[in-house]
Amino acid sequence: MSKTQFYIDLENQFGAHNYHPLPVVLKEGKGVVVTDVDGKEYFDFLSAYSAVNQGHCHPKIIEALHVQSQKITLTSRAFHNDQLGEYEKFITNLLGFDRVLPMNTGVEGGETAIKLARKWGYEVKGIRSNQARIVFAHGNFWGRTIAAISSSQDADSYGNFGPFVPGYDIVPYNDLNQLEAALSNPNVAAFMVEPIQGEAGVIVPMDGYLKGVRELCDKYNVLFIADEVQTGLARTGKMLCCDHESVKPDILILGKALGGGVLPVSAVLTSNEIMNVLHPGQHGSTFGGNPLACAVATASLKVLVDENLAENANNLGETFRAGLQKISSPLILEVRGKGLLNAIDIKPFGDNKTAYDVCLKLLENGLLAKQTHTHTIRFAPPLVINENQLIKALGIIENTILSLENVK
Ligand code: IF1
Repeated sequence: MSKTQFYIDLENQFGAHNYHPLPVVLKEGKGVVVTDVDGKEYFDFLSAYSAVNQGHCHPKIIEALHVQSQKITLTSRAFHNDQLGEYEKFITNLLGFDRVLPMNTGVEGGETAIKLARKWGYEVKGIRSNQARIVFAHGNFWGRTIAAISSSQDADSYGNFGPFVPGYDIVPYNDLNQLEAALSNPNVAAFMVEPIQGEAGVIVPMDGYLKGVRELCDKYNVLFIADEVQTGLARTGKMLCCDHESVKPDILILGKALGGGVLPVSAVLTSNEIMNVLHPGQHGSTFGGNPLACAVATASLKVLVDENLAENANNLGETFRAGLQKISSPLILEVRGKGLLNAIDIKPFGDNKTAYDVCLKLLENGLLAKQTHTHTIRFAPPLVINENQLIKALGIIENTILSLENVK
């Protein structure tokens, strides 16, 4: 039996089958390259769904993890610690918000944002008790909790997990007219939206959409919650995806790469007026704001800034999309994305082979990517990728696609 099969069999026998991973077992990662148990190297073009923007095991992030791990790692918020305040000052100054509420996973960030919005709705906007509504865009994905799947249109996400959280309205993504109709309801507290929809398949809205969202939220006194868990932290070629339109949300949710690929760290950033609706005992988390996470998150943010990763993502993203568009193959139906968050749609080929089959071939050829919704392949390498690596990866993608054209 191969080493790969040995590890896969263990997961099959003892683990939940809530994923269908590609048949590869990774054991090491450095920068853009990961290595499997047989020593084969791959370009990682998923980055753990954009949680490894700084590259695998970035030395400065690992150093911060190591140093703090020798001091103190968890105090709970029952007591202060010497890392939290410095981190809160650093991240709020860096991103231009008054206050931050530290959490752990992206979905906890979303839940926190919704609780803040509802409470603001009652205590500031004056919505009648228990009448607050949150608007979401069709195709949204913000996690796996009951509150998160309650806004989902994907049966895999919500099937047989009901009953669902009430008080949600759904509008088409990228449609300002339908959004205005929904926000005109005086019971609406917030509109929560991804500036680019990740799980939906890297859906990039029209230029001006985010500006339009901002204007409509101002017009109807509704909070604009930007879910930048996947699009934030330099992924799309700006520090925040909202920066492409110079738009500032009322509440910003960050996650994934805030933990530098080593710890789950999320954060909700907002104004004094909104954050001050929360009083002691009204929200919390055992691990939220722990000193280890604060040290790692600070290092993770500094790497993004010091290594100009947003600029790199912007420049190499253009090179990448141009390279994909040059591949002349009937299999590629569309190329789209921003910065280093990109995707292609694959035309079914052979005997109903789909994007998954392309990913299997890419794996064989040394590049890891994952399909989403059957026909789309998302390409999201660590933002530390250099031009040589990107060109090599494009070569693998082109050779793979061309080799599949005649597959029966
Ligand atoms: C899975 C998807 C991506 C997110 C946005 C919040 C969260 C996510 C925009 C929640 C998480 C992850 C979850 C993971 C796979 C991955 C994913 F395919 F599921 F949808 F990236 F596109 N907002 N996305 O993308 O963050 O609680 O997971 O830390 O559940 O399979 P989390």
